[in-house]
Amino acid sequence: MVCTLAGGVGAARFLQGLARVVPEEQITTIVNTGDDLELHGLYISPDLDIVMYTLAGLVDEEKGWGIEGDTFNCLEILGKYGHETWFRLGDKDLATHIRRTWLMSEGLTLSEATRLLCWSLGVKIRLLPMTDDRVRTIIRTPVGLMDFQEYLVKRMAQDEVLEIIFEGSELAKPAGGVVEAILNCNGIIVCPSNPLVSIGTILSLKGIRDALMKTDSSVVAISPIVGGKPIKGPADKLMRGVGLKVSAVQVAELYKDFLDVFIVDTVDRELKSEIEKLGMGVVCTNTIMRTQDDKISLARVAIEALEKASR
Ligand code: FO1
Repeated sequence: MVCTLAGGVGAARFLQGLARVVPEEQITTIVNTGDDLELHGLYISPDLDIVMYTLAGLVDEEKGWGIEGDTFNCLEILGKYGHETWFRLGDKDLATHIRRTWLMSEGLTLSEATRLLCWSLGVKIRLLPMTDDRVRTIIRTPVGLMDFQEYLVKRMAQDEVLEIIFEGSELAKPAGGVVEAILNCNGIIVCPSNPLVSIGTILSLKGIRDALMKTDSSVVAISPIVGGKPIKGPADKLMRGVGLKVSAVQVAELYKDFLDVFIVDTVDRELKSEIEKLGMGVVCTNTIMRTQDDKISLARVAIEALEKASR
């Protein structure tokens, strides 16, 4: 059994490869829900959906989110009714949010709703939201506090980041099965996701970091920072905003409490000894996933690293 920690697009692409190397039924993925939002009366969980659509073969590969070939007719009319349309929810995508919201209004938890959605779409990897409680990533900027999607999508990450707040994380409990998956698997992979607002949000929950330190399984992570830049998204602005350097070394530093091996891109090979000084092994390989073969090779490297690093 392999347990993975995931955000959105980078994680989803990596998991596509992993599902070709390890049987899907033997993978559990713990997904960030700090980016979740409510719009038009619907509960939207972008990272869960990105991973689910990618594994179901439905995702718009170019954007990395949403459903391939979707149309926006419903959103157009919602706009005429005065609803906000900056978050581009396609007609097919809306079906997922309607179904999830309906299931949750019937009393199901987000975990239970996710299991049913995945079953309907034929996704066999076990997707677990990090929590069934409400946790929201809030960004403090010079113009005020904003929800993560408002910062990222509505305002296109243009505002200076002063602070990242995980609202609700102090009281939130990891969803059922999350800590157990970390403690009882054969290996853990931290996907190449944003270290602050994807993996950091998961780590902010009580018990997760402790479980990663306590587990007998090895922990391997893939750097989302390559050559001092994020592969995708605003990780650089967020890292700089909270006073961190934008480098693979910095990500290793954030994970050093629990990490056994850090996989960095070959362009960062000169950082190897600096990262090793933090007390972990380092593997250099191509981490940019352009093709299906790239995703499979990266997954193979991660699995080999897990096999070699026994605690
Ligand atoms: N990202 C955008 O940049 N613009 C959008 O309009 C947008 C809509 C959207 C709808 C559904 C969904 O599941 C994801 C969506 N995303 C959109 C992606 C999402 O905001 C982020 O990529 C993740 O939250 C970061 O992991």
